[in-house]
Amino acid sequence: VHSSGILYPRASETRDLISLDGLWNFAVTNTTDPMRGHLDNWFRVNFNTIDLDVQKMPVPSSYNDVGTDTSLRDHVGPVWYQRSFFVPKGWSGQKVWIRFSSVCRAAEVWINDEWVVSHDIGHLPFQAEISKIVNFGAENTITVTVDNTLTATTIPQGSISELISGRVKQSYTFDFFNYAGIDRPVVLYTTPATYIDDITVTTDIDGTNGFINYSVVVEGSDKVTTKVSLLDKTGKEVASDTVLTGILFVQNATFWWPYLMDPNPGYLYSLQVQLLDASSNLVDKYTLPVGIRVISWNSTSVTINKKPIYLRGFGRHEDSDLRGKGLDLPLIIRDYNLIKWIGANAYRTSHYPYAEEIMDLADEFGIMIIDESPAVNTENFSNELLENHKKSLTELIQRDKNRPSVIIWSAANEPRTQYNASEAYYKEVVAHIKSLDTTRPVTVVNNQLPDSEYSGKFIDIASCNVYYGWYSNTGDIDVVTAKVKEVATRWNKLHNIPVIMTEYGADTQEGLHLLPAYSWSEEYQNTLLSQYFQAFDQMREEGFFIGEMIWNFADFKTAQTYTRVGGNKKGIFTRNRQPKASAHLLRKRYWALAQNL
Ligand code: GCB
Repeated sequence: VHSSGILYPRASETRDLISLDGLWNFAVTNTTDPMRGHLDNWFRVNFNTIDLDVQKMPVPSSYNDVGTDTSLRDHVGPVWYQRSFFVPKGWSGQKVWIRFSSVCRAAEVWINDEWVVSHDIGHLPFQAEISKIVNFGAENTITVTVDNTLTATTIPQGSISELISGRVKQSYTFDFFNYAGIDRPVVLYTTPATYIDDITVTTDIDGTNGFINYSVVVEGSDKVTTKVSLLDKTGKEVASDTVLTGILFVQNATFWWPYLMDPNPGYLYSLQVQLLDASSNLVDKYTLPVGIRVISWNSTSVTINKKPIYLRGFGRHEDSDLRGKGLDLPLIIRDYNLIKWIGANAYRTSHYPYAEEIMDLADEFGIMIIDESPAVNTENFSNELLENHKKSLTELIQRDKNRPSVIIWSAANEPRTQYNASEAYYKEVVAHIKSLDTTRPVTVVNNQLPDSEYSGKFIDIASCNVYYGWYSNTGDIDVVTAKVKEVATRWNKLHNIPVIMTEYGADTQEGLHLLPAYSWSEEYQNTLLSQYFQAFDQMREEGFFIGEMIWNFADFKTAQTYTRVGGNKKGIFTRNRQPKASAHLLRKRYWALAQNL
């Protein structure tokens, strides 16, 4: 079976692109009659002309927080989006594609009364060719349903119940709001009939030289020739070849380095792929950014370009006021400015894949990424769940395989690996990742103790989430350092692998000051973090401890519970991206660590 590429859409001499972002028409089905839109074939009706309660909805955005009542925020089941769009006459004869960067969670797409594509996972792109469906030089209509329902076999999982009031409620165990909608960009783009469907690169180094192993998949006619050129930042060609699968040799290459590890971090070459016909006319052209770097790992360290790395970073979320998980360019630039300000060099895309625009900036700034599947808190292990989980990883790796910033694959966050059934399950999940990519190490992010869980023997790196001084030993800050060392050291000893602390932290209400330190105050967060730092420094000397990621970069919204005041407040930045006292403390530490290494 041919697995299609999902290259980020870029305009070129041979490709056009039109954004479908903007205000769409939007209608909600009644939760007691969720299939009404399907039964009445809403994809055949113009939302402007029928008796529906139609609102305007921004794309990209989550829909939950732009309204004023709970029925939209807490809606369960399908919602409907619709808009019209114009396809230029000049596009006829080209292949026309529709591409969604993400719909959370299940999507069905119709264009001009015809079903086009369905996709049943959030945070990952999908596309379909629609050349035979659209009218050229004319208006077209696109209708999209988005269903946020989570069940025992969706990724992530959840459950539905009917309350005494008759309302249908979605429950889930993960600690972030189940935002839904068309939350990333939607584009129409063209390719020629014969086109570059996929490119895969892996890179290696030898002394000061670099190697790029590349492979290009072409769809359509096989009567084309290929020209592959590697351009440096100034546009100068530094290597080239004329085969679909080959190795480019770059003498005295500029390697891709993490932020603050080199004066010139995040260096990207451009891999320009061209297809030419028999008379050397350009048929298709696609340009992929490529960083030259190599990752290796052993029982105590991970290296980039043969130098050991130490991760200074965060767990994060795609989350902000009003937009929810909607891609917001000012927000993501603010976030990277804060990451650089604080001297971090890494983060985990907890607990799902982040937008491609966010990943592009990680490549460009030299920020190292632990790239996580949307499988969070997996439990009730079944074959159907396993298949969906593996599919999420196939799509994630297909999307992010070429990114130099991605240094570790995370199969899941806090799966219930204390249960025996998780053993066969995670054996297969990790084997699946290895079957798709052997150039990066694999982790499972765990909150179980190493001696009472079943996934550790399959992974290359231990990632542990611990909350000493918060969920356990609240107020007993004096026990933290010893406990942290005990659990992290045990992970290393038991499985003989390096260890990263992927979560630790304390909820903190900004502006709450209590001396002596008392839980929820800024003083408490700082005192607690300092105890963790002591443990980290002692373990760093022992050599197996390779990274610290505080939970969380910023405050974020969750489902409603009495432990959450307007959401999770473990951010060192507020939800509005202003520093708490802890951000200043962490900044001192991260810059000092950067200078020592
Ligand atoms: C965890 C989870 C994370 C939560 C965090 C917390 O272990 O991985 O999703 O937000 O704890 O603050 O409870």
